[in-house]
Amino acid sequence: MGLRILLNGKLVDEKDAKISVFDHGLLYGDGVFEGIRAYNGRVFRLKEHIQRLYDSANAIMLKIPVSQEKMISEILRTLRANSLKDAYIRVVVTRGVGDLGLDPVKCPKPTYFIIADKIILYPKEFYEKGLKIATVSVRRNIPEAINPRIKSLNYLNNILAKIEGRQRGVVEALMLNRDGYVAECTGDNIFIVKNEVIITPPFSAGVLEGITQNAVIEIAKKFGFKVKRELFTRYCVFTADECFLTGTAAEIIPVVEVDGRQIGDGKPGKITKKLINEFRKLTKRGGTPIYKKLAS
Ligand code: PXG
Repeated sequence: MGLRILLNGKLVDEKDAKISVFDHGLLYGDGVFEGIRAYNGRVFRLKEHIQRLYDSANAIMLKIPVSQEKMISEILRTLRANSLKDAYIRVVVTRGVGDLGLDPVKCPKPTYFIIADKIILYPKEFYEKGLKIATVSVRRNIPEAINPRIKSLNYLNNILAKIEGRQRGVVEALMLNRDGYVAECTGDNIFIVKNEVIITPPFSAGVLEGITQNAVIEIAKKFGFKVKRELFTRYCVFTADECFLTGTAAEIIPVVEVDGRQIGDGKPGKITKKLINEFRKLTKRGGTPIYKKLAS
């Protein structure tokens, strides 16, 4: 038996978890999603992820057919059905089945599904030695088109950047915005550290508001670091003391080289390492318990 998938309110075996070829999520990338982690029986920042999912849906005028509370209980139900304690959870809501035209009015019933699977961690080496990344020519979407704050099923922009990065021999690509300022990577937010000040681009740069990014900002402030959301250029990255990426799958990954330029001393920075440590502690505390015996 394969994974148990929650599809439109019912748990089904993965071989039966099928969607119509007329679903506009597939035909047009018309839908929204979330990627969430569970650590040791607790779901990390579940409410924040669900809020972002509903905000994304609202922004594309998609009414999710269940309440936020119900969606949370459906996620926990899916995790339990697969006996998972550590997991990567994908929640997807699409416009649903319509005709071959673009018009969402022809799609009366949104489709939603939840996949909870074992997490495939990135190689340890990424965290110990740091990543080499490269800036690509593909620019991040402008906020006046599909706003990057919407976590939509339309990821082609980032996929093109990923392909270009791969061609250059790096696993993650840095994307600039229309004006040439640093935006984010294809699936991660970016931070730089200069003179002990931690800087990440503002929403106006055209970036996803990362849940990990927000958690890192909280931790950094708690430890007394100055944190700024401010526009910066590639030059600022090249001359930074430290650089790191944040995302649900990656957590916090040090960056040691950008476009052939060594960052700092070419090793993961000390502030980055401290944040990684504290972030790992944070994932082990709090969070929404999956199983009742953890509730106290
Ligand atoms: N920016 C973008 C464009 C993202 O897609 C993040 C930042 C980080 O956000 P969170 O909330 O996770 O801290 C993301 C998240 C993958 C993958 O396989 C990553 C994401 C989505 C889908 C797949 O690396 N993104």
